[in-house]
Amino acid sequence: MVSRFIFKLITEVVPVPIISMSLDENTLLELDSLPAKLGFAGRSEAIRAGVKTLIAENKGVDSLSGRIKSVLLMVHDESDEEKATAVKHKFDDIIATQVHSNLKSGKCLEIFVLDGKASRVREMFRSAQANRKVEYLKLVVP
Ligand code: NI
Repeated sequence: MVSRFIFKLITEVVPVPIISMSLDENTLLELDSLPAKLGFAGRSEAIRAGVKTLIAENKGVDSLSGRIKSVLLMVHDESDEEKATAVKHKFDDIIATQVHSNLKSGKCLEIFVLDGKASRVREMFRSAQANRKVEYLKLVVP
């Protein structure tokens, strides 16, 4: 009861900004299944958790320095093959190994073992991140 009162007081004194966003229908369906699966109170809590994860991941990428070995995982649409290849050639200097595998449903899975300057790894990660056809991206730095 007291905590509910305090929560009400805080939200009245410090209003949380409300934003609106657009999502495609499939993503929205998946989003709406998350609260029950992950124990979130609702859509907003699931979105907040996702945004916090994205922020934390990016801080991790920002703080990389020196020469590093890492693995970059990427899933992109097959229609993006040409653009993806152009990006790969741009980062030839840090790609030690690469595996390309076609998934069902017209998607490609790419696995890159990267070896090079952290700044170059960060550049590659950011350019993949900026590509809207990249559906999954994960940088693993052991
Ligand atoms: Ni492919």
